Amino acid sequence: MARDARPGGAARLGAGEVGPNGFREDVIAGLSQPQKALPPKYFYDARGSRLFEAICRLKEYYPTRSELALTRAHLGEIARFAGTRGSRAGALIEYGSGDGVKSRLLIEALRPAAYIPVDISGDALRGAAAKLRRLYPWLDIRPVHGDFSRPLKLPVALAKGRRVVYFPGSTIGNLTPEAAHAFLRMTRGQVGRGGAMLVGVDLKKDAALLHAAYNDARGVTAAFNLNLLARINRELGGDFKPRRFRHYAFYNPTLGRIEMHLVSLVRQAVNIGNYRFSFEAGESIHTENSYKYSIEGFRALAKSAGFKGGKTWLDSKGLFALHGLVAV
Ligand code: SAH
Ligand code: AVI
Repeated sequence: MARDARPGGAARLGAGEVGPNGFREDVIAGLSQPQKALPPKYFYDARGSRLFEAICRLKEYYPTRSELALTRAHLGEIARFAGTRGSRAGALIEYGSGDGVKSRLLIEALRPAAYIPVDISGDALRGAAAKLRRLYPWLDIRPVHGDFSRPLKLPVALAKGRRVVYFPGSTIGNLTPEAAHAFLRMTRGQVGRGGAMLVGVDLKKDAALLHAAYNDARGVTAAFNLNLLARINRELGGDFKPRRFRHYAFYNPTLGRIEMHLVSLVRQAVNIGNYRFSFEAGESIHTENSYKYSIEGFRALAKSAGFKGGKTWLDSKGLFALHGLVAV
């Protein structure tokens, strides 16, 4: 018998916060809250990863182009910052490695003994690892398919030398500041005193530019957002009708974040297994936050998690930052 999920019956989860359970449990818990929410890590099934790569090619979506340009422009200095003087870096650990395009720059500049890409998307991880193995036969590549918001065992001991964590793409912005702090503390422990971290972080900027980046004219971001409902249908046997929801993204200047929602266009009910969720017309599911940080704001966060800010590199238009941090 279908039962209406009651608010408060399950753990409270905001977009960007991650539940302790699997996909089904997180979806049921997220849709049971007064403000319905789904964790953004579930965007990245095979189709979601492809859609994200298409977003990166959009003219409106400046973060990828800006980060690639600044990394290319300052690669020598970035490698000197993250490397060990005169010798090779030990393990290069990359969180949310995706298609591995940015990884190639770092691998070529640092020439680490081992490369450990971590991603929740098995498809993206496998594809990237196969390509990188062909390009760099000398490199020991150890992909880890997992969720970086939970404790993960990484094969870091296999390489001697300085450990470097790379976290590009402003994926850290998809975590709440509290979760970002916990993540930085975790990586601080992983690299050890003197270890380095390179974090790509999107900067606060003109809201119109931000709005365009998350509301592209071709509707690729909308398809990426709506794919989450299609994924719930495919994997959990849900009966969402994605056409009855609309992509809605806006910049919240008070909280310094883009919020993405899926807004129900009509009053409707959706079934997932034995659960039934009611939507009012205009009610939303909060699917993602994308926090934007000033340079000082991010440095303060990193400092509170045990890093000293070493260097910050910007692209020529000042849209995006790469922070070089050292664990103290
Ligand atoms: N680093 C790439 C991709 C960024 S997209 C770039 O800069 O373009 C975000 C990536 O993080 C995706 O590949 C996604 O699958 C991964 N990801 C998101 N949440 C994750 C989580 N909780 N654990 C592991 N990987 C995650
Ligand atoms: C992966 N992450 C940093 C992207 C972002 O900009 O927050 C995901 C994304 N969502 C909509 N467009 C891109």
